[in-house]
Amino acid sequence: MKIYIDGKFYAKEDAKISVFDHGLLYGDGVFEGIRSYNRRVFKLSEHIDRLLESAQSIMLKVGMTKEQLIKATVAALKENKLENAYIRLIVTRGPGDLGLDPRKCCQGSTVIIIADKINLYPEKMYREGLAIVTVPTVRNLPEALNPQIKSLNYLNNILAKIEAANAGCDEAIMLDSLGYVAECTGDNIFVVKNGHLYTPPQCMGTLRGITRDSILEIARKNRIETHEHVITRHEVYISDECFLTGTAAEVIPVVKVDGRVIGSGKPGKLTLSLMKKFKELTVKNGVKY
Ligand code: PXG
Repeated sequence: MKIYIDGKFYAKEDAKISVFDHGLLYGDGVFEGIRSYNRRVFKLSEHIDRLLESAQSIMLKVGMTKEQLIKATVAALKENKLENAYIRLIVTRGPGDLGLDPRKCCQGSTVIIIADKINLYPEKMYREGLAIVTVPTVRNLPEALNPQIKSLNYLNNILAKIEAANAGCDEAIMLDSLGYVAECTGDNIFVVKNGHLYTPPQCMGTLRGITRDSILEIARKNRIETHEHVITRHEVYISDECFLTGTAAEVIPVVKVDGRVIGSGKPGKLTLSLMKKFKELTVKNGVKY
């Protein structure tokens, strides 16, 4: 494994940045999780745009342009010689002193880790479906720390993940501050009712996921009615189908929520069809390397 740090490649053991980097001290930095399929990077442009938007929002200077970030990602993939990869792109605030003030940080680091896989959920869950649970920790308030910012501080989501694990589940539904369904810890959520597809809007506590947008696009192309609309827990419980989307998770069915069996208790027909169509999209599109 060769890891990119600021223009150079390092072996895993030698890939290090300062303990004074505010990325470590305060979670001050931004990141993206990206995938490649068949030597093509899926939605690379969209991921880089989102990274730069997160950086802009927290006034983090990224020392590279969009084109340079794309080039570096492609170079890191070539260096690692993987046909299918999970890519973690990180930009930190940089080393500073033991105080919050980011003005004291010099240039941050750009890190690209290329992994051969990321196993978010056990393989059999993709065939049988996940059991998930609503957890007490609500998603960050947009007026406090907007969930659109993919920052290195993921404690909000980690707390929810811990609560799901405590309840014996692999994933958590996080609500927004009004009590509506926001998203899961690293995935967006969809429900199907009477053939229509519903997912929460991005305005409250929901990240505008790139996989989410791909699913909406596939659905619209296939003349499935889509709705970006607030969803209550009740609406999840009475849905015909439920599934989660994310770069790491891809598309995974959900068959139980808070002990309620969803639909037939098996992955739904529309879910299975969208999983297949998403797979087809990933292998045919993206930046070649
Ligand atoms: N919501 C949140 C909070 C996320 O972090 C998604 C939705 C899905 O977005 P995309 O654009 O990937 O469809 C994410 C992204 C992990 C992990 O290890 C999860 C993400 C990114 C990196 C790692 O669980 N999720």
